Amino acid sequence: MTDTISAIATANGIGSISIIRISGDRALQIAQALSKRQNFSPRYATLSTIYDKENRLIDETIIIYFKGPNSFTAEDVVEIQCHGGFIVAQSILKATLDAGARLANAGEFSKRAFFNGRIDLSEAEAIAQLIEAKSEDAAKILAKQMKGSLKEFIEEVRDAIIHILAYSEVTIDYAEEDLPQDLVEQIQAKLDELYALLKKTLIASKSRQGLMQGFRVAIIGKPNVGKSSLLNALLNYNRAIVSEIAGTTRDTIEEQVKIGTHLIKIVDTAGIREANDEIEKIGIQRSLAAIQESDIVIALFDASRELDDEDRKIVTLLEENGQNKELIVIKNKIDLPQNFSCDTLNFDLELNSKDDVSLLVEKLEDIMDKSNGSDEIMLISERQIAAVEATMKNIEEAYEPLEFQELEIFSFHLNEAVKEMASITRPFENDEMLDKMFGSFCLGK
Ligand SMILES: Nc1nc2c(ncn2[C@@H]2O[C@H](COP(=O)(O)OP(=O)(O)OP(=O)(O)O)[C@@H](O)[C@H]2O)c(=O)[nH]1
Ligand SMILES: [Mg+2]
Repeated sequence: MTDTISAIATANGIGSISIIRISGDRALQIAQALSKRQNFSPRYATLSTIYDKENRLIDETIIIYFKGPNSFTAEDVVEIQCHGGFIVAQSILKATLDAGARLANAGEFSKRAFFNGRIDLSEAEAIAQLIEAKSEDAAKILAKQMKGSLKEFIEEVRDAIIHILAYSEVTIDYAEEDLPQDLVEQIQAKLDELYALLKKTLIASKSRQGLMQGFRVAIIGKPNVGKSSLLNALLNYNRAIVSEIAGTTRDTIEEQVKIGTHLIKIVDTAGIREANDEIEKIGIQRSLAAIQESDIVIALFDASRELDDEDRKIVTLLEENGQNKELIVIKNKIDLPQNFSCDTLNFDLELNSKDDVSLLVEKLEDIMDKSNGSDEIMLISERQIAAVEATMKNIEEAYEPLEFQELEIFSFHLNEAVKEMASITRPFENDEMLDKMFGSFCLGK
């Protein structure tokens, strides 16, 4: 008998309803105790009042009973939909604990679903990330993975490796003689194909990390070029202080905004220049860190002033830190008389950041949409990426023994590859890894 767990499944805050979820052998019994009614038909919504242990009315609720194994966790589950807000859901949660449930740990419902065979790890990871999806496209990919698309891909790869292994078994027939050369070549061709598929998936997954985790966009430039004005224009309200005094922004400012179908983080930074002031120096260090942490860097230059050493410093910085990042170089303040000339800079856009920034919004959308890709399979966690890398390494190591006809070593590496691949959906016993993974989920999930 497992203990029965309970948690508030909905977000903490004011909303029209909240849901308390209970899972385990005593779920139904707890619902009966709280509601003082006996009959709950599985999967029917039952209007029911709920009382605490002192018999005081807490709320009028809808109770749904899912009889195991036909539930998310495959155990008996009860969901109580109560009125939203801070107090009611907490009171009902407390009543479930008084009636014998234990407070669930983060991710414990999903963990039970996994252990009871309802979902595999790739599906559990997709569910956890879907809740925090940062773009509509990411949500689409995750929804598919939640329904098992990654699992199918892994099974295909697994089958392909097993097929190669079986193929090599044929060689036993040739145990006494050398392998026919064309057989070796056929096996090599199959390994090549598999390796290329894994590599493509790995590269596509890495390049789309911004899509999954939410793009980070840093605005950089020397003091007073209009960085904070640009942030405010993108947010559509005066978030950051804007002034004609150079050095107005002292620290990085981060804000979330939806651009097209993407929820992105924009970071306004302290202007970069030689600073004597300690606080300004720290601000500038943070600006440099902001560049390193971002996927897209917007570099601003002030067209109304002559190019100077501070601008040149920004150019050098971009050269040093801009690899692997999308860069948008902007000539700002084009409404003022123009004094800027520079042959080495190619501007992507010209703007008046106090007025209309729609061109920049379009440009950002283009860059982010580009990473959507097609229906390709995506690896969505470090764990999955590491498993595919390990699979590839084992395939790499299988070539040589194949060539030298050391078939035991060849089989060993391919068997390892199968194990690594399978670990994406069902790892071998590794409690610590599972605890860490499910521990990062939301409460009630
Ligand atoms: N005419 C004009 N003025 C602008 C434009 N963009 C910003 N400004 C003005 O330039 C000054 C500096 O703008 P900020 O947005 O504070 O510049 P910043 O880059 O954040 O400056 P620091 O925080 O000091 O690094 C302010 O007086 C703005 O009103 C523009 O496109 N045209
Ligand atoms: Mg500023």
